[in-house]
Amino acid sequence: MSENISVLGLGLMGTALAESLLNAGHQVTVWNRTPAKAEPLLAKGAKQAATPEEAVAASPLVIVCLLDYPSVIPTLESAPLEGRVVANLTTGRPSEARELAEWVAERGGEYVDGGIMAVPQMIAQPGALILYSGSKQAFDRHEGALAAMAEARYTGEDPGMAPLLDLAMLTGMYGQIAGLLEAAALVRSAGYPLTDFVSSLLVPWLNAMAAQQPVWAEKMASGDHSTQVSNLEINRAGVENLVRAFREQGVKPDLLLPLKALIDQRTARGLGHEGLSGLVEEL
Ligand code: FVH
Repeated sequence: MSENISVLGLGLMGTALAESLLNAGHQVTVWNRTPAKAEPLLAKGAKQAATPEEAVAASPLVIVCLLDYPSVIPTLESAPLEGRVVANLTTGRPSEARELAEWVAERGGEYVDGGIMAVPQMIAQPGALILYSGSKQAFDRHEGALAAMAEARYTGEDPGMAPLLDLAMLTGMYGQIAGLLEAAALVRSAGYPLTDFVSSLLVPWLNAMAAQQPVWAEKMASGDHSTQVSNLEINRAGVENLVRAFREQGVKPDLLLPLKALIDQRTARGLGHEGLSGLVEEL
């Protein structure tokens, strides 16, 4: 069913979101601080609002995708939010989402926060995901429209939940990148072909290891850190060996050192018989 939807913010991501809504047959009104960025969307059937107030007045669903949260409230300051659903897809912290949800509610609007797990090129393509939290009623009312942009997954009434999960997903990604950087530096130091190492050795290995993560999650959720695989004592010796090998190769093990410190801390408590999942308790 076609809906009236306004999109505020036409950066790379906002433009991709607005385009996906137009392609799905919705009536899209757009606003951007720099108006010229709306031109490609106007050619595809979008209407341009001269002000954020005009954009908010045009549609029951208002999608906001600006640079950061500090730019959101000034943008919506004078807008008529009564009866509107604000779906804010700007990346931010859980505390910012909760504060903004209250601010919108005080003005008679409903608030849904979104964490975009995609780059602009992925929008409306298989694999694109947006995590939502906040008003369930508002999410349910507009789920069909939201699903035109990416798979829409609702994660809870706390508006801070989607940004928290977004940050958790990014944390997993940065951990993986840290591992890749250290591994690449080590392999490069020995003159082995790096592209071959990554595609034929590292990626299949990481995929096999990633398949074990749901088992780890069960252990961390239950607090039972017993292991039938390798305990912390074995890992302590393993990481110590790794760090020494890096130094012998003339490579800095800097990204591994915080993990080593955590393992040392946990084993020093006499918990070396546990598995690596026990390290979550140290955090
Ligand atoms: N691009 C990506 O890959 C990531 C994927 C994950 C989610 N992020 C988040 O999406 C938000 C927007 O990101 P973006 O890629 O669209 O960013 P830009 O292309 O830099 O566009 C920024 C828009 O924000 C407007 N803007 C900036 N400051 C203000 C302000 N003070 N008042 C009003 N609008 C403002 C800017 O306007 P203009 O410069 O064109 O006039 C753009 O519309 C972001 O949270 C990512 O973390 C994207």
